[in-house]
Amino acid sequence: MTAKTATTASIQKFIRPEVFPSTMCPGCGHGILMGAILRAVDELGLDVRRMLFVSGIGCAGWIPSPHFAADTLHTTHGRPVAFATGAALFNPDLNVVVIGGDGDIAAIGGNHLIHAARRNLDMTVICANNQIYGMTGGQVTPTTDIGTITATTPQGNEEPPFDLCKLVEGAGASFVARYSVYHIRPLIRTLKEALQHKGFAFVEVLSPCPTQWGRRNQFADPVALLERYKTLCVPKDRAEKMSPEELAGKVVVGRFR
Ligand SMILES: Cc1ncc(C[n+]2csc(CCOP(=O)(O)OP(=O)(O)O)c2C)c(N)n1
Repeated sequence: MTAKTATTASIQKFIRPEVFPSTMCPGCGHGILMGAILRAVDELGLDVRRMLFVSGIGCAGWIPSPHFAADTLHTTHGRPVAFATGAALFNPDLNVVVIGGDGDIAAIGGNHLIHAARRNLDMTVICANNQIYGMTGGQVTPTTDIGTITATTPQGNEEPPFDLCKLVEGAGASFVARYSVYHIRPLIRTLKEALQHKGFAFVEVLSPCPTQWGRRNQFADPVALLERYKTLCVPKDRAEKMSPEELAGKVVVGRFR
């Protein structure tokens, strides 16, 4: 039997049509991620009645709620992993999926993230990393690169960013992967693996923010922002053969654990 490939038509059953047009900005990567998550769910044939999508506050927090025709828990900024912990422990049969931005998951929510990883809690955490606080006006986050212009670093960020995959891997996560929304097929495949994983699965997804990040950093064109990931990202297998000098400024993508 050939594996199912989801289509725009086949994922409509997971979407609330009344919420469109979406509030997301034109060119925002979060819509591509939303489609990738729903395609992963559809291709796996998961019963959404056995799933719970948890999000916090921010543009990424809007991916599941209000868009998904499923059980969604729209919580406070930084706390989706904490709420998800309660749900997962109360009902171990539930497939609990957290979706949030880098600010939500790794800044204010960073402590919940590392302890959920350490405890290897049975949930999937998808971090839509646009390297900025999108919803609140473009402030710096713990994943913003050195030199990036943000609302709070108008002369360029001086602080080194977290590598979120290394952070959660070091903390104890049993599934760790990173792709960008440009890498759509590997991303969907990885989300499918993460959704089936028993234990703490973390997927970092680089997602462009043309409005807050792009306009300040000479990437006003959303297509150029997407194509940036083509040169920025290096697959893990290729990266293993590259020198530290060749890897400087690159982002390694793939499944790390
Ligand atoms: C406790 C608390 N602190 C701060 C805020 C304000 N706030 C709302 S969304 C947000 C940032 C969202 O950024 P991120 O999580 O990276 O998601 P994005 O919007 O970029 O997708 C902030 C600071 C809040 N709502 N609650």
